[in-house]
Amino acid sequence: MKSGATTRYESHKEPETGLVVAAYGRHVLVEDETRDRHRCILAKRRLRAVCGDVVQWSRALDDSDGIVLKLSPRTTELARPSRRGDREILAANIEQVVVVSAPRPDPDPFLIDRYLAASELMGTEGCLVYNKSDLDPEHKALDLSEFSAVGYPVVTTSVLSGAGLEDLRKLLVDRISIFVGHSGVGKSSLLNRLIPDAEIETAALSSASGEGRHTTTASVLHRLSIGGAVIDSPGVRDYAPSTIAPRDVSKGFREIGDRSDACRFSNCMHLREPGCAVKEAVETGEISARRYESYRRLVRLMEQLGPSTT
Ligand SMILES: Nc1nc2c(ncn2[C@@H]2O[C@H](COP(=O)(O)OP(=O)(O)OP(=O)(O)O)[C@@H](O)[C@H]2O)c(=O)[nH]1
Ligand SMILES: [Mg+2]
Ligand SMILES: [Zn+2]
Repeated sequence: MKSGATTRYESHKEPETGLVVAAYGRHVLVEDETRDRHRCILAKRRLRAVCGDVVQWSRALDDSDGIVLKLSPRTTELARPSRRGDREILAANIEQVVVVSAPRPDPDPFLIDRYLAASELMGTEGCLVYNKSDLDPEHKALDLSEFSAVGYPVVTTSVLSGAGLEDLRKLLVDRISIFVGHSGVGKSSLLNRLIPDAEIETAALSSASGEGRHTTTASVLHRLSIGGAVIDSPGVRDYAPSTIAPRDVSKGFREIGDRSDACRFSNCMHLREPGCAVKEAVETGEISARRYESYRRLVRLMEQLGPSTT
């Protein structure tokens, strides 16, 4: 195990364990065990490190870049289908997906569902933050009860007034979370409030559309002084979990997955089958018709994307 790596890189010290806090192609920023951060380069072309990866790395004997030698197995991977049809991994070893939404830009409940579904499929916690509540004090632009009704924690915040930030802190303590959502909802602004010295770049306050110049371009992991860490990720226009069998989509919607056992057919897809307990629950209003529509859309998308290539 004492690898050839140390002999191959004579200008470097013994390998140690580190955490990737940012990845820019072949260059990564690695945090050592005392939480200092070091610029490193990936040793091999085939290594693909993402934010949150645990790695074996060696620091240089002088002040040049360290070398990442090896990735440790990941406990979770947040991924999406790539344009080439395979899986693009966005972050690793996450314990909680925090979907951030706001009255502006227009909230999209279907996008929230898809992130929550990805979180269910990874086996991590999921929750919803409705930011910019100062712009929508009565929370009219998004039906938050659809998410709280199925057990997701929902926190409403305002970076402007400071409302809800204490609740958000409680949700983030002692675990690794990722902030995801549309561009301009205030992910970076929230982090700046939580970590005042971090100097995280955010869109200018004056930007009316919310898509200002300082839009986040790469995921970066930030430590919280209360314990835990948050990965700030670039905003998206759209998101879907990486390809899964259409049959597994129900595992991403907990109220649907929970009810599947009561369907007449054990392989019920909850689409047109008779004796479907899920459709019955939609009819009685026990399951939100909109969440069910979201499920159907995701099944259709997964049918179009075809089988996973991984
Ligand atoms: N009114 C109001 N504006 C906010 C609030 N939070 C953030 N903003 C503004 O929203 C805009 C976008 O904020 P960012 O923090 O850059 O948004 P982001 O989600 O990080 O965006 P990306 O990095 O592009 O994904 C900025 O102009 C912020 O000042 C809030 O609670 N209330
Ligand atoms: Mg940002
Ligand atoms: Zn069914």
